[in-house]
Formats: sequence, structure tokens, C-alpha cells
Amino acid sequence: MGSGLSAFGGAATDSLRLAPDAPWLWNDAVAVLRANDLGEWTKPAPRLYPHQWSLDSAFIALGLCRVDADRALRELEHLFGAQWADGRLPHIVFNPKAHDYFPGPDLWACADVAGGAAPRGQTTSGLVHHPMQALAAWSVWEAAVEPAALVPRFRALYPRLLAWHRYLTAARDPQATGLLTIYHPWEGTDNSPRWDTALAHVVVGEVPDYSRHDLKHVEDASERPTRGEYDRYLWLAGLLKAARYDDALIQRTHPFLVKDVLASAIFAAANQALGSIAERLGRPEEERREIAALARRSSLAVQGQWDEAAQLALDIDLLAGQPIRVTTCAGLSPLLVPDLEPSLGRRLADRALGADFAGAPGLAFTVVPSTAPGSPGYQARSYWRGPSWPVINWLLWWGLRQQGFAEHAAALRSANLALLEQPAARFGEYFELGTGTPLGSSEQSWTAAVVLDWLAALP
Ligand code: 9WN
Repeated sequence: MGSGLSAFGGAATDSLRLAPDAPWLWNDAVAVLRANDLGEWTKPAPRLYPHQWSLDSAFIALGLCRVDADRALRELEHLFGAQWADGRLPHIVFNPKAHDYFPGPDLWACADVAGGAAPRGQTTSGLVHHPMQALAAWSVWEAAVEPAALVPRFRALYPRLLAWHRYLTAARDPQATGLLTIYHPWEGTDNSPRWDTALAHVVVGEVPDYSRHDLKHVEDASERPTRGEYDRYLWLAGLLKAARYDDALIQRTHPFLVKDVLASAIFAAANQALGSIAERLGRPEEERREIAALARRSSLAVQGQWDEAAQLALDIDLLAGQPIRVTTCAGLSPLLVPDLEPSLGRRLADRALGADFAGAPGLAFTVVPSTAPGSPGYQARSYWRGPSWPVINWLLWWGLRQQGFAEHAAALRSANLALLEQPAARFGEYFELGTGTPLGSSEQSWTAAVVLDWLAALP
């Protein structure tokens, strides 16, 4: 156990309304976060993921604030301590004491090649993760028993959040479309079929020999990406390093450029949350208008990706100039955006619980799969190719609630809690659909965090 959790007991704060049926699940979730806590930040998993990951920390803050808002805010503060000078927030902040994860900081060599933008004194990856941090910060504000005490810290965090959103706007959407461009599957949903066709066009050159640590921590290799997928990941990472993480150059030369609807929908929601923080902090009108315009633009752009034939919002392979026709959970992401057109919302809500997703035949629990069973690229046990991810289910649940689909949301919450209440579930990273078997790591922090949030929010 880390030293930073003295204030972070098993009992709920008085701002909470706890689901009466599962106090032990609450206590176990708190224990997972306590065990993975390293004082200022939390490991995503006890052994498989020993560093700080950006999206994981956003979810962790969002769950942890139900127990300890001060510690939850520290999670975000530590993450933003590694922000680059250009506003970019790296997807991994490396723990100098952990050497059991591949690839480590050497692969990225950010301090040497990023033209001085990377932080000194901390090593990071050269990628970004989905921009959910402002949403997490706003959740911390709303859950805090005494938010006034945290205001000075929110004042310090806010310019960093704004710089992050401005980086994404300028560097990841120079076309001003409202859709963010990703450079690497690790910026999204790793081995999802979403990337298969774009990756198939990448000509992979010589990749120096490497040995993976992940397969030491996961018993069955079929739960993790393949060697061929790792070769591609490493080749793309090498190209980004060679381009010195220069966004303009990358967008002229890189062989993998995808407009990601899930990242963009999260960005729309995060801008709405950032707008709420800006308002509470009394930021100038002009700044608030800038943030509101970003939320609106991404919201419209994500809705504009709706495809009638697929009944989903589709990513775009920029190099092929084509929408990516796969049936994955990312296609439901318009549920997250502010000002969703109501009839589209209704169709999405039904689609999320319908026959390709939570209502698919043969599911042990009616949770949303990462990839629709039986669709191209689906694999029952492999990572993002089929199994359900509690954090994705949390996002869709949150979106359903935002859009006013209370019954759909309640059904998804109950199904996920039933899955996670199984004695064998142990806060798994992801779950096999037909059996509810946990896959990947157990005691995964962000799974514990979303359990806390689900239990704190009665249906
Ligand atoms: C690569 C930490 C991260 C999650 C990602 C998940 C996985 C890493 C890996 O673990 O990615 O960044 O080693 O496979 O796919 O969503 O944030 O939990």
C-alpha cells in the first residue's frame, strides 16, 4: 500500500448515496485502489501496468472522488505534472522504479527528440490518450464535500486542462473538423478491428528484437494482442520518434492517421465539463465561448459520422479517405456528446441494448461488447476484439443518463454490477461475453473506480 491514502478509508463520505445491496463490493473496490496507490498516482493494475496512464487516471479520479476528493484531484495533478510545453498530455508517465513493462521510456526517447517540449525530470511516452481528464476534474468538483477548499487547486489545474484542449484542437485537428486524429492504436482501443484495414496498409520495416513483459502477467496469450500487432505498434512508434513528435510532419508522412469518433465524442463531453469549471472559476467570457464552440463543433462532427447503413458513427481512415466499416462499441459514441439530436439519441440507446451489443444472443450478462459478436474481426477472448470493458460500459451508461434514457442506463448499470459482483470477477480488466470470465489483469484500478461511481449513483 502507498503512503498517500491515509485519508482514504473504506467508508463512504456523507455526500454519498450508496447502493444498499453491495457494501462488500464497495469495500473491495476501495481496497483495489488502495493497493494500487503509489501516493500521488495509481497503477492501472498491480503487475501488468506499473506506470501512470492518462485515461486510466481520469477514470480513477472519477471513482476515487466518491471516497476522497483531495486524493482524486492529486491523481490529475500528478498526471498534468508531466504535460509537455506544447500542451500535449502524454499517455504514459513512466515510474522510474518499474522496469517490468515493455515498451519503456527508451523506445520513446521523448526528452532527446521532442525539441524541448517534453518535460525534464520525468519520462513519458510520445502518444496521447482519450481526453477525459476535464470530465474527471468536473466530477471531482461536484463530488467534493467542501469544493471551496479545492478551488485554489482547480485554479492551478484549469490552465493545464485548457492548454491540453488547445493542443488537441490545433495539432490533432488542424482541419478544424471537430474530429481528432490519432496516430497509433495505443491512442485508442489497441487491437480493435477499427484499425485493421488502416494497419494492413502500413508497410512494416525492420523492428529491433524485443521481448514482451505482458505475456508473463497474463496466462493465456490469446487475451493479448499478437506478435504481428506488436510489430506494427512498435514500427509506428519508431516513425513517430523519428518525426520528433512534430505533428505537422507526422500528418504529412505518417502511414496511420485516423479520425477517431470515440476520442472526439469524449472531447466534446470534456469541453462541456471544462466550460462548467471555467464558469465556476469566473473565467473570461471569451474563453468560455471558445470552449463552448469546441464542444459544439465536436458534437456536430461526431453526429455527422452517423452512417445509416451501419446504424453507427464511423471513424475515418484519412489516408484511404474512407469511413471504417466495423461494428464496435465506438460507433455508439454519439451518446456521449452534448446536444445530441433526440431522434438519433433514441436510435443509439436502442442500438446499445440491441442484438449486436448488450442484447446479443448468448451473453452471460447483458453488457455492451467491445466488438459485436460474429462481426468481422470479432474474437471472443482477445482484448478489444469482443470482450466487454467495464470502463466503456461506464461511458455508455453515463451517456445514456446524459441523454435522458434513464431505463436503458439503469439496465446497463445493473448488468455490469451483476457481472462485477461475481466472486471470480475480481475487478477484471475485460470479460468474456458468453461466460462472464475475467480476462487480462485482475484488480484493474479503473474497473474498481467505475464500480465506485456506479454504486454511488443509485439507478
Ligand atoms: C498500451 C492501461 C492501458 C489502458 C489501455 C489498454 C492497455 C497498454 C498495453 O492498458 O494499453 O498503452 O500495454 O496494452 O488497452 O486502454 O489504458 O490500463
